[in-house]
Amino acid sequence: MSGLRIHPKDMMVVLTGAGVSAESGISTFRDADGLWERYDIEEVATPAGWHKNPKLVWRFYNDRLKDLASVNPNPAHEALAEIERRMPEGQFVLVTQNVDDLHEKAGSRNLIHMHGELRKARCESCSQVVSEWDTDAEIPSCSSCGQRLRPHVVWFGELPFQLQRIFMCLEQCTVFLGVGTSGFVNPAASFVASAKSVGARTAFVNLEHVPQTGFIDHFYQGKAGELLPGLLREWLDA
Ligand code: BV8
Ligand code: ZN
Repeated sequence: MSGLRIHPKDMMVVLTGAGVSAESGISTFRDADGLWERYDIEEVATPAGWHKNPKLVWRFYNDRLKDLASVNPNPAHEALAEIERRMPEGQFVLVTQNVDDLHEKAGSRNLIHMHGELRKARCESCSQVVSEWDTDAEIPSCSSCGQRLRPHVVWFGELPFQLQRIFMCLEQCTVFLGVGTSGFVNPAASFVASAKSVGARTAFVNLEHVPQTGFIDHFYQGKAGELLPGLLREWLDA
């Protein structure tokens, strides 16, 4: 069966998850040594956990933020930035579930952080979003109104960011690529089915099989950092 081909007329939507950052040394959520093995989701990634123990939640996020200083994009991030450069303006969007900044560091531009960003915090009261805060404070406070800052990430049970824009892109999409995501977390897990429903060609690059197999035309099993640089040439140079 021939593989995916990407043409300049295509409108490409890419969805990435924790697996795209794994080779940069950032823990995924569900792999053996994953984040959720060491922390209880309920305690650190839900509004209830935040209200119960905000100091624990800030320790969880500040630890991950500190890790960011010592990791770099891997060839998977770089290949995705290269595909974007090779597509006409406005015909490529990268939706990431990741809260790290490795796609930006690799040069991705048209990027949507649907689950927020480690490098941002938001005031619970005036909703101001900041990129600088006192990371030594147990619970940092807003410089504008003095109330508590929370991590600017989407917890379970909260609405992901920019869903309207994402669904608009999915309606126009002719090629959908999923990279490094287990396909368990909704609504991201439903994006490939949405793309398929409008006739898009779909592909996944992932270490393990994912539940959405029925919507995937081309499945490339393996490490994204090893596979994507070669696949880029196969997909675009046809
Ligand atoms: C919502 C930010 C509705 C924080 C994250 C009951 C109550 C409430 C909600 C629900 C419920 N039941 C279901 C839900 C919906 C829920 C959900 O889906 N839960 C799941 C667990 C069942 N979803 C939500 O709550 C979402 N919101 O539904 O809102 C709503 C509607 C109206 C109004 C208000 C609300 C919000 C979900 C977002 C949660 N926040 N992150 C943080 O990061 O700390 S989710 C977090 O987990 C990540 O962001 C990511 O999205 C997810 C992990 O998924 P992956 O990225 O796929 O990572 P994972 O480890 O799972 O997989 C990695 C994959 O990579 C693996 O397949 C592996 O094989 C592969 N891999 C590994 N290495 C490599 C590789 N592949 C290639 N190369 C490699 N080298
Ligand atoms: Zn404020």
